[in-house]
Amino acid sequence: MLVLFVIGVAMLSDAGLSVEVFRAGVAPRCESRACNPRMGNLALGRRVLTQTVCGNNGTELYCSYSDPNTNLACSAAKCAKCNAGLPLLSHLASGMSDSSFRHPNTWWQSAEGVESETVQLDLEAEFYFTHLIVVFRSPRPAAMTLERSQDFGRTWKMLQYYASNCSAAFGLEEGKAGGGQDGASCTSKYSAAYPCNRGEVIYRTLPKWESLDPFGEEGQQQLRVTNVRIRLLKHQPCPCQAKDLASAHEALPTQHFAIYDLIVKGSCFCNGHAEQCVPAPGYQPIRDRTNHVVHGKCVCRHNTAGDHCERCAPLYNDRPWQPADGLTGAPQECRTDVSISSLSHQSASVTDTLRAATLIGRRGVSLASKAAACATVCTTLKDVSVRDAKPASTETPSVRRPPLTPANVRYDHTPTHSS
Ligand SMILES: *[C@@H]1O[C@H](CO)[C@@H](O)[C@H](O)[C@H]1NC(C)=O
Ligand SMILES: *[C@@H]1O[C@H](CO)[C@@H](O)[C@H](O)[C@H]1NC(C)=O
Ligand SMILES: [Ca+2]
Repeated sequence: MLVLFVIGVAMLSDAGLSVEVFRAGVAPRCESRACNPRMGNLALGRRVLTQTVCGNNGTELYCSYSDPNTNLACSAAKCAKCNAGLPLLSHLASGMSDSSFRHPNTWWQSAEGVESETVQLDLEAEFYFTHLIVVFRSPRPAAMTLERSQDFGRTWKMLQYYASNCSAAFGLEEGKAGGGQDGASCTSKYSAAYPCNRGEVIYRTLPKWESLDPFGEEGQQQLRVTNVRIRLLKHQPCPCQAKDLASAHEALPTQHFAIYDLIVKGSCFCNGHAEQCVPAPGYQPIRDRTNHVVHGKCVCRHNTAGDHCERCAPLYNDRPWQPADGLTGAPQECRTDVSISSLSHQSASVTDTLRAATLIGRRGVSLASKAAACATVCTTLKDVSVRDAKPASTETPSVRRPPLTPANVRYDHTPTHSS
């Protein structure tokens, strides 16, 4: 698992930035080892909130500059219309959270003339957040902040300040760790006005090569997320505008923020005990469906249970629950030494059943385990006594329920809420 995170972060070199590599990072199997569902873009298939959208109250005119060519010669501004109510002219927030592969040229655009904007992703559950890539269609903001919440927006932590001039924008010394709120630092690396189109802003949750167990307490503290908030605080013009003769005579409507792609890279949060996730309670798919939604409810392995595999499954409580170890790969699975695990509704002999029943009365087995074991054994006992009591001549085929084994008692029927 750590390997997966490190590869993810390492491949995020500023040059050959390829989102595809994360797809190649195939999740390791859970068999006898720590595992994690594959990474993806948490924004895909989810609603992204902004304060304004271009053309919200009718058609608006806006202008933008493409990149200067290799001679740094600027081309003239291109102007177009936007109208949030007309699909062909709209640039809604969903334009930045669609697939950057299938829809590379869709984008969100703010209203013209806004001073600042907020782009926020609210998740319906806890996820891992490993890094962020924002691809702008306007010049990148001269000042911007990135924050995250781990408690569904009640409290926020500052992760990074971005500014072309850190001291002017935030009173912070460039690159100095621990300067800002929550110890966040400021960087000017992603705040230049060039390129005027497709400039990127990047954030890594873990410093390069840091060997931190993502499932350990500290790793979770750093990676766990329920909301991501980006504040675009200061617009800056494309340097081409100053050279543009047309704009010298009239004020071109270029003061807006625009984003092609919001890539919030991360994965389902399963404590190292799952490689697959399904929609969490509360997940509301947006209309623009995608195959690559990173879902939030874990399909637990290692005999664990809960939306995030945060507890042991019934019958597997012989030692306290632990997250898997992402550094050593140890699965830390929940176990039972009770032979109930070998017991099945169909095959249980009376001796097996009685032995299991005795174990239920044993000390050191949790109440939840006992209750679940009783559910199995008590049904068996009842069926056995009914079967034995029946006259042999009764040929009526009985309706067969699926065998009640610990395997299907495990998590399917346990309440999804814990603590
Ligand atoms: C759009 O109209 C609403 C009221 O209908 C107003 O509050 C808002 O400021 C307008 N937005 C723009 C960008 O003009
Ligand atoms: C940043 O802004 C300050 C004023 O707040 C100014 O003194 C300084 O020269 C600026 N730095 C750069 C690199 O422009
Ligand atoms: Ca897009």
